[in-house]
Amino acid sequence: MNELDSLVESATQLFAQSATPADLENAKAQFLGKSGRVTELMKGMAQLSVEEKKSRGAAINVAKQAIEAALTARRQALADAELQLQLKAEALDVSLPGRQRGQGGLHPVSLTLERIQGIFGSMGFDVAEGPEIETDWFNFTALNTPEDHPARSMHDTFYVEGGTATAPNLLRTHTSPMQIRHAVQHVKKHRAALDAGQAMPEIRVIAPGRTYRVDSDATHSPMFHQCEGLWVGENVSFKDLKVIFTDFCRTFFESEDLVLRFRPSFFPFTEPSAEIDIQFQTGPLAGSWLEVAGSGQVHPNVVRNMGLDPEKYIGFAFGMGPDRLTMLRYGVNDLRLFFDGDIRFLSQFQ
Ligand code: 2U9
Repeated sequence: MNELDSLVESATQLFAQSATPADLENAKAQFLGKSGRVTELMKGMAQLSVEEKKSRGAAINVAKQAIEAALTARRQALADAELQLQLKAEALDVSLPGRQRGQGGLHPVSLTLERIQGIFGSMGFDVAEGPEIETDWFNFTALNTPEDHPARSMHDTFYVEGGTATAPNLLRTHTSPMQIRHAVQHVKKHRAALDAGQAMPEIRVIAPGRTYRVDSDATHSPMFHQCEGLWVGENVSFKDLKVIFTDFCRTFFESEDLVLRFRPSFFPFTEPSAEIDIQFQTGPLAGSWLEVAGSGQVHPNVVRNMGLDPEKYIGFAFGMGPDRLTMLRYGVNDLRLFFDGDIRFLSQFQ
């Protein structure tokens, strides 16, 4: 092997031993740098004749090109290795399952409201929904709640802008105003038949929804839910109310031997009035009486405010709190859990 061939070989070897681009650049300098071995060979040609310079120069150039080719090849090899390392470090495991987005579901109180609507729907009750901002008339006056009734006080009712000084607008404190609205519409629709002395189809309706009172503790939230029911006709009686409400409770709590107790009470819009208590015969709540609803015969003044003759039409009404029913059904002891929006709590009801 001549001197130039062995120069190429030692350059190629040194390049191969260079593990990093910096090492490789140092190795390059040893051969192709200002005082590198190839450069030195070039300088060494100064004393040669023109003929000798030609052939020697050509031979050195061949060697130089071979070294440059080895350098380029090694640079590429190092860059490829670096890329492979990087690819390996940043590798995506495409076999990993993707992040699932939660399916979501209904709020436990919504589940209860749907359940109530399903049960009363099967008994022929319509569902009436309407405004949460109400007038003083529909929320209080039409429901036989006198001007000086404590429920009207600033302490219980959220008043909002609008209305008049003597009849301000408010956030409804119960869903009863929706029943009055529904009854008035129903009566209007059948006015001609009524005036002609014909019978009016019965009013059978429930009004579920959000209600508001200034109140907040473990069993009261400023926003809570109500579902009230109304049944008005010519031949409705307290017995009908007892039958449908007993049926409702047994279906709702899936407990056929559940017993109801009607305890005398007072509401401005019903007379007589009764609280409804239930008693489970089995299960964790067996034995104790639990208050679940209020009820009564619709007060004649309220029947009149529907546009009906209280001598001819009689109504029965009930009202319950779906929040409390949800607590009883699932054994939850703090109402605020329903409205804190903690997904760990809420997702347990799916
Ligand atoms: C009209 C006439 C009468 C609805 C009634 C109750 C008794 C009652 C409460 C129970 C717990 C609501 O959720 S709660 O706070 N309700 O006790 N509600 S009778 O009476 C009406 C409704 C509409 C036109």
